[in-house]
Amino acid sequence: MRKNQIIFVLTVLITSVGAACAQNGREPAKSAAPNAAASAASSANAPCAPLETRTANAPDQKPAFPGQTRGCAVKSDAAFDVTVVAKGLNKPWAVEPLPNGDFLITEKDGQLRIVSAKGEIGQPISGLLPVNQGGVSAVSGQGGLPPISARGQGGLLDVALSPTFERDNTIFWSFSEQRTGGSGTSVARGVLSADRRSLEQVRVIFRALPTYDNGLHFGSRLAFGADNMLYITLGDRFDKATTRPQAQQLGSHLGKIIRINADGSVPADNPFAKQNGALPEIWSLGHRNVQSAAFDDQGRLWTVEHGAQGGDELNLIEKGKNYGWAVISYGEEYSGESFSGAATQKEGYEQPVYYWDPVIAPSGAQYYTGSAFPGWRGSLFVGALREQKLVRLVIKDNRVVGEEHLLADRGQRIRDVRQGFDGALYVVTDAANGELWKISPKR
Ligand SMILES: [Ca+2]
Repeated sequence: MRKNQIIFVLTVLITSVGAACAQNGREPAKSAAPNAAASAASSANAPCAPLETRTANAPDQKPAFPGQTRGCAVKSDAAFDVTVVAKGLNKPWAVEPLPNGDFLITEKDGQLRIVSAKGEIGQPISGLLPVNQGGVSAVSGQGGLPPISARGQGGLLDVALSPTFERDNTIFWSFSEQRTGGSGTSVARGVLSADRRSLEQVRVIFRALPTYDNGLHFGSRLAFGADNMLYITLGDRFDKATTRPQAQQLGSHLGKIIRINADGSVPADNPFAKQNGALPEIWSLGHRNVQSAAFDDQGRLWTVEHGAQGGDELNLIEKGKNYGWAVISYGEEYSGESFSGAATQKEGYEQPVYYWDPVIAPSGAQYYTGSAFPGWRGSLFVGALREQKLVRLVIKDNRVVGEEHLLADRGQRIRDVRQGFDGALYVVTDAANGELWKISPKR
């Protein structure tokens, strides 16, 4: 231990300022015994070169604990190839690998497609809810269900496989639903037909309330936990005076993470299931706009949410907890004003595990467990829209101990990232001529 610490100090002294920090390009595999260098990197005063060196939007704010922002730059020892699997996707929002090597892809304007492992882009799958604005025209009028509203940030959003997909061919998708008086995030489920060209038995299993009339902050990612529950991340619908305060109100779904059974029913052990005036689907509260969600290998849910100017944050989600928005937050309003009260910490409100100021604009997340890149096991990958890169966070003992930015040379907004059944990572880019990329070990 002591010897390692000496080696660590020497390493830091020898390493130039711009070089990777204490881990020096090596990372402990998830299963490896903790080593002193990695521990030191996460400790309070370990010297390192942070990846982020630009001026913060809110430079006077102080992190609640060391390493909560501007983490140590680390460098992958993983050599990889990036293959463009498909081009010409129209604003793809989600990629979901299928067990046979193909992919389900959502396009924001309302198409759900299968892209084959070879990159052939299939026709839109029919039987999806009809689309109200833009995108493909209505499909089948599924029992009079309201259409998808492809307005602003809304449209066809995430897609997820049933935990028992190989038996039941069931999929789940989230979308902004056109409703009387506006729109709202909803989740539907359906069964992929044997020829995979259509969906059957389609029904909406969750509707975020209240309905609101704008095109902003719908969330939403879908993730199944080891408990076979469906977790749905939502947004606050943006408006400062009307919807933002609802992130703190248990009578509203806005700004919440939701937990339901796969049939839409409410689990009896949800934290507010028996509380008067509370919506029983709520799992956690105080979120701004969550478009990244991933379970780790211990079954814990990590989410990344969009902050305003300088307040994107990584959270480890626990039952019934309050993640602060908009009572506490890092960053500031888009106008440059402080948030009301301007607090970054308060008793009873959870601190983010990590935050970015300036922001990355996060969308999509994957906790890596594959064998293709042993050095990446235990890393959380996050797509960055504004920053146009793939962010890798090295997580140890519930703290971020390293940050790396990948694919920055490509200059594309990353909308989603998922691990394939082959252990490769798959990424979709947010563009009218969007692409699906495969990240695999260098050949
Ligand atoms: Ca927060």
